[in-house]
Amino acid sequence: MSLLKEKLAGKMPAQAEAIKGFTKEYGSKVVSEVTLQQVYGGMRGVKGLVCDTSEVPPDKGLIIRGYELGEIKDRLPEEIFWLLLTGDLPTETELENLQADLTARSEVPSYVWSVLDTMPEDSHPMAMFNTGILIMQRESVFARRYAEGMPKSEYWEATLEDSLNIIARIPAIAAYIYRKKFRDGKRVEGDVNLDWGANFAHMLGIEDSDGSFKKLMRLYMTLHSDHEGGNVSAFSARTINSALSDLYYSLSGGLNGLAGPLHGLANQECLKWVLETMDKFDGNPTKEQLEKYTWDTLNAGRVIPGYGHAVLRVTDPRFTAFHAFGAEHFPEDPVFKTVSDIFEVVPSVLKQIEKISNPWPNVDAASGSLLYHYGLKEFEYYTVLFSVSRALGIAAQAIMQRGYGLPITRPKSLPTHKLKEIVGAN
Ligand code: NMX
Ligand code: MLT
Repeated sequence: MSLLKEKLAGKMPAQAEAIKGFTKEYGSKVVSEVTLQQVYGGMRGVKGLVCDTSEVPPDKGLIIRGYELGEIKDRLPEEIFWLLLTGDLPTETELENLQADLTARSEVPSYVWSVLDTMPEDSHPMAMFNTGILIMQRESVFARRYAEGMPKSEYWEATLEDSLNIIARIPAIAAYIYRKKFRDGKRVEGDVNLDWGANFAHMLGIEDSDGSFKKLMRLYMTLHSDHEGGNVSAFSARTINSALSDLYYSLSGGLNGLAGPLHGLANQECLKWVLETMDKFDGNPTKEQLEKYTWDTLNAGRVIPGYGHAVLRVTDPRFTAFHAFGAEHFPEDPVFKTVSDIFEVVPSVLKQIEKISNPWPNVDAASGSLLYHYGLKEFEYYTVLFSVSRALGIAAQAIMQRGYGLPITRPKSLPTHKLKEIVGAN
């Protein structure tokens, strides 16, 4: 038995019992009220979900199991996966055991390559990536064991098996999509001596003589891994998984949500907008030019990608971590400089628009400029990188939910005439 499974097996039954006892004793206590505005407003702020892997206080940003981002941003993504799941950082032995387990599971079934090869040439990389995951559903340990009559107490174990198989394989799938769509179409073999994030960087085949692209990929995979339970991708995946659709179905479904421009695709849109400004003003725009272009974009009815957030009310600490990487490694890079200038201009513009709740940058505002610096310029691909990382959090959340024995997700909806009755409107 792997050390991760052993550790979880020691915790999960007690956790499930504790949750049962907690809900039995306090089940009728009120946690949140729902206003009509929230019913029509994407349930913003309604406290209606449990997520123990991470939390996002609006005035602080991402906290994983009690650790603020600054404390763990330099940890390997596989260490973060362990942390998300167990609440502790792994020891050296535990980390090595997890890494060996992932390597042993990393061979991608050959039919995945064939399916990707038959997709239309203009397929979006996100459509290809999610297809790659979905097509492997036939491998699901959860689906097979469910059909065999697996008891409910073992759901988390089967979900862990699916999680590890998926996490082990998706870097190679994602890398192949990049090589196929934007490079020579040849797969770069994985290197078993590299950690998960560095091996992904290696398989992308980006020139990396000083190793700093590998460093960026590790950081990228760590920073995007989880953002509590209510973001579109995690929430969608949670809903699908709650029907006991296995992780292949639920992860690919959740990541289809990540492919939207108001969610993960904002990183593609953001770099596009940054380059548009540079194109329009023939190089690094002045702050005045940036301010005018920001207003022009807003007046054209478009959003400023990479800015704003449904929960955060401060600069996203993930943006700060990416920005610090650029400032350390290539402060004079023109695209990075434009991103820095935008950070100085955009919040003051957005603050002038009353309806905007948060004028500050989110995770997507800086990441593209860093990738661009290393020659990964095909911004259509950026959300795939986000997805590989987000798989860690979605998988960890699914394992916990099945471990807690949570039921199928099914909130109640009402037609407008009923809502009118409830609030006493005509
Ligand atoms: N540019 C222009 N308008 C904005 C922006 C922005 N960056 N942010 C919010 N607004 C608008 C928003 O469209 C809405 O307008 P309307 O009522 O006319 O529909 C109004 O301000 C109120 O929205 P908020 O309450 O501030 O934000 P909400 O919680 O509804 O949405 C986002 C959050 C993230 C969807 C929104 O801020 C946005 O569209 N940002 C740009 C896209 C982006 O960067 N998304 C990535 C989020 C992070 N991620 O990776 O998922
Ligand atoms: C995320 O990382 O999922 C985004 O910041 C969006 C969110 O939290 O709603």
